[in-house]
Amino acid sequence: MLPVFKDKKLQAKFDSDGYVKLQLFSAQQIATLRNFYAPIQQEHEAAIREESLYSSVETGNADLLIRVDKIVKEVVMEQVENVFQNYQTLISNYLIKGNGDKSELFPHQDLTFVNEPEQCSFNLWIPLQKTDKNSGQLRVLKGSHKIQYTLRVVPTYQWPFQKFSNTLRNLLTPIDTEPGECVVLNHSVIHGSAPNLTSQPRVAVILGMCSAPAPVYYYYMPNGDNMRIEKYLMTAEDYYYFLPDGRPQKGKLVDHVSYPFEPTHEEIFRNWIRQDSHLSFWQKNKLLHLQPLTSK
Ligand SMILES: O=C(O)CCC(=O)C(=O)O
Repeated sequence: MLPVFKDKKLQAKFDSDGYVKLQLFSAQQIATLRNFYAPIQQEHEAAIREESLYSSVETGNADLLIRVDKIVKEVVMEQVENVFQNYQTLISNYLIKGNGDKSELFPHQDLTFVNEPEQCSFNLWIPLQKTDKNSGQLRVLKGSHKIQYTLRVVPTYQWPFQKFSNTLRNLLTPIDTEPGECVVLNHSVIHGSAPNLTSQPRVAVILGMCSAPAPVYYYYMPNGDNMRIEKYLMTAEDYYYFLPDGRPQKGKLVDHVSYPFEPTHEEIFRNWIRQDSHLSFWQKNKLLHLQPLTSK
């Protein structure tokens, strides 16, 4: 894979951990992103259904998405160009986390956008306020993008790691952030976020990015048929236009792929625990000998 960071040390950390935290933006830039959100907040919040996490995409309003994407890129691209190379941008979104003790986001991986692991895709996650354990901080399982290959499709698919989710949840590393800091998060690393126990929604901006040159894909699985998953070739602008069921309106259907569901084998997970450099000797020992890895 061509490096996406200009700085070799950042690239090495990203390769190893699956994320990197950076101080990139000024108070003024964060204020601009907040001010732009204020008048469109209502439209975003109208999109809240049962989910406690929702984004500009859920408004289903392509004009709004185009405006959001334009302003976010105007604000952030100078820093992005300073830090990254061999990249292309996808679209940007506001990502809003509601509040309450049910607002924890459980471990998951994001959608597949590129041919992994030859190429990578990632979010620049830019919270617009401080985040900590009470305000929806991001939590990442360091190095988990290396456990095994997964294809992540729309609308939903059984998650191969599901039976390990309690174990995974206890291994997540919390990442506190101050305004101006952001997290570059590999889409294939396992991550979640803390509940937001403040009285206000927690707002972040995300800019989707990936390796370049690389074709960008979107996988859509109609009627749960994992033998005929639709594979669409996408431009960044195609991400503005989706049908209510999640099928792209503009992407080009280039293939059908089959991806039969197979839960992650316990031995694969155990091997990763044995070999991963982030877990301590004691953690490995406890995981491998003292505590059940799977949960019902
Ligand atoms: O903002 C959050 O709470 C979670 C973010 C996330 O899961 C993502 O950016 O993929």
